[in-house]
Amino acid sequence: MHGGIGATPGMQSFVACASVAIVGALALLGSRPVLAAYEVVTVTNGGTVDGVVTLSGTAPNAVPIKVTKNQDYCGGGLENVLVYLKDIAKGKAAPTEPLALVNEHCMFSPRVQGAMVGGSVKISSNDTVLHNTHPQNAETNATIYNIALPFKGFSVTKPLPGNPGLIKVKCDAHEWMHAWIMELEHPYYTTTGADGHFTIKDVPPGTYTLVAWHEAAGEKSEPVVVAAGQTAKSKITLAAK
Ligand SMILES: [Cu+2]
Repeated sequence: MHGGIGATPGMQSFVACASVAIVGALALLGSRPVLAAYEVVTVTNGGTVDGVVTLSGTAPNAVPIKVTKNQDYCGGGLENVLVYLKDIAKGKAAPTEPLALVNEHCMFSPRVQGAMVGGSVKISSNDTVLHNTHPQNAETNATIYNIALPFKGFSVTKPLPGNPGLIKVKCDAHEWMHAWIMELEHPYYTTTGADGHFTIKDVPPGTYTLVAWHEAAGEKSEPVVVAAGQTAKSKITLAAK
């Protein structure tokens, strides 16, 4: 070191203290929404991303309930793919309605959906049997909450976690019941329908990364260029695993 800005022992301890202070501050913030990365602006003459997600190869075996259906669509459209734009910094406002997650015929509906941080989810049951809705952080398996749904017509609205991430939802009473919520910092997400089709609207013109995620077929991303008032066509093929 030639003097100047070398890291002296004093500085190291200062840096260490600063780190502790930052960690402490983050801990104090707790589960507050982290929205700094996204700015809501009025989107005029936005573009559209429209496309289809297909599956190549043999349908995944990891999703017992859906295998039959996926086999029907093998080589065709893939349902329940979460499609979203990555790293979009500004655009349309958050959805105002809570998500819906319905326990119906001993399945979750919808099975896969996106969400924006700061949002909430209305969990309800249309069944006469006891369900419980148990969302977990998909990475750590940490329980977010665990809601018993004792009777038909019961519902409760709960806030979503304050940070983006993938949420795995299960029912502890019925081990086949699973749902997925992909929580993002922005509202540019959608889920493919039975034909694999998706549309994302009101996108400010620009170049983005389009991501397609499926619980069994994994994830794929590709660049997409959105021009004002235009529709960018996309075709994403996920490979069966
Ligand atoms: Cu259940």
